[in-house]
Amino acid sequence: MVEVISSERSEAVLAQVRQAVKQTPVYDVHTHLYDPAFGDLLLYGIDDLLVYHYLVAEGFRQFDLPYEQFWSLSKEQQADAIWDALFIKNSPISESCRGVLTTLNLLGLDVKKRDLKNVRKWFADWDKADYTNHIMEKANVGSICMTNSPFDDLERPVWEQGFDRHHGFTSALRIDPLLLDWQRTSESLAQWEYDVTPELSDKTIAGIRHFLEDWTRKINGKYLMVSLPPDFCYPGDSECARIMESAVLPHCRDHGLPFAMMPGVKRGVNPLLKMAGDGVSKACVTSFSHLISAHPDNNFLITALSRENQYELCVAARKFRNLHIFGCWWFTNIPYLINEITSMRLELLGLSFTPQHSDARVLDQILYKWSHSREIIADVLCDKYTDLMKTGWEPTPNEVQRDVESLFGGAFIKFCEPNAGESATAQFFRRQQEAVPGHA
Ligand code: RAT
Ligand code: ZN
Repeated sequence: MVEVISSERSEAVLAQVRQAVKQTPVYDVHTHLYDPAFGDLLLYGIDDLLVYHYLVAEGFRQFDLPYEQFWSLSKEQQADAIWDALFIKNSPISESCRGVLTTLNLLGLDVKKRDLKNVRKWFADWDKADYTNHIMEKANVGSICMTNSPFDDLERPVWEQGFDRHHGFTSALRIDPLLLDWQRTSESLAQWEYDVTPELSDKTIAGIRHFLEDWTRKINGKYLMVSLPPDFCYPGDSECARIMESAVLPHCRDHGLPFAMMPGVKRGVNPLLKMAGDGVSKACVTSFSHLISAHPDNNFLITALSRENQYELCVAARKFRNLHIFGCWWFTNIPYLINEITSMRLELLGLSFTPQHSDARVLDQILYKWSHSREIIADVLCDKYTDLMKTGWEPTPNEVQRDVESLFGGAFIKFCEPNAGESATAQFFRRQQEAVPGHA
């Protein structure tokens, strides 16, 4: 057996891994955050942190309040009720509660005082644009991809009017209503003067493609995306599958854009919880394999909601190079599962996936989501490099840095922009490094 690496050397490599994970800026590839130019659509501050729908669901497990009574409260009153139920009357153990505390702690606020009033005061003094830069820098997030929906009545007018874009925000075109509710959506498209009818004729498909072209251009979309119910089936003659095949995938091919699918969400399992009322079920990975296999000239991004789908999905990614897996989404975004899923992905896929996205809806959340995820990613990577070092393989500092960049956006950019390839990735990280204060 070849001489193994000394424990000092291996400690030094692991310290370097931890440092690279901490210091490498990340491309947050799926969020519900907005460029500050969208005004009130960009949420931040303690009240929005507390009324996050992940916390609302947990709050209702403790409240002694009828649903309607909670919904009739102001945002601040709802935040008070959640604070009282989840932080004061019980210890804030859950991942979403812990997230609020990590966020406040990273902002320099003393959480042990349990002083919600003072915390509110602290947030009140910030200017939104300054705060955005401050948070991105503190979270070490180099770029944020928004989720942009032309079907959102608050968002659409901002795009139509035009604005100066913040350099740190990219866009993804979200098309759930187009694929999941065509009968109603056909009316909206017709109203916006696209030549469509509820029947999926050739003329209607051409109208849908015009719509996709206009909006891809308007927002400079980096990919198209949809969240899909667990019963999505392919091949099949659902309107969803037909629109996907005849309009969405040809559009993505023509524009060299990936199509992101998020399977497994069961919307409105408890409608009384409003946005907090969605659930999860296992999706059919075989259907996704069929879809991907039938479209070798399309690139697909997938994050699955169900824990039970993760293994099959990894195996599918081993079969199809036009599939890139990303993130631990929503109910899987808890340390226990991030650890499990990230280890499994590294063991089955090496570095050819994107371990995490934040899914943040409130700007400040990127602080906790990324600090919690970075911690786990560093642990899992250290385990993997330790296994390598047991064979006598010693990763160099440059190799470690390269690997971390790949996981933090490099592999994603390369997959989404194959022609720009290495240069796009290198450019992204060079730009980020240059933005670091004190960089020569
Ligand atoms: O994680 C979430 O905030 C969910 O509400 C969903 O929005 C999900 O992320 C999605 O993009 O559908
Ligand atoms: Zn999302």
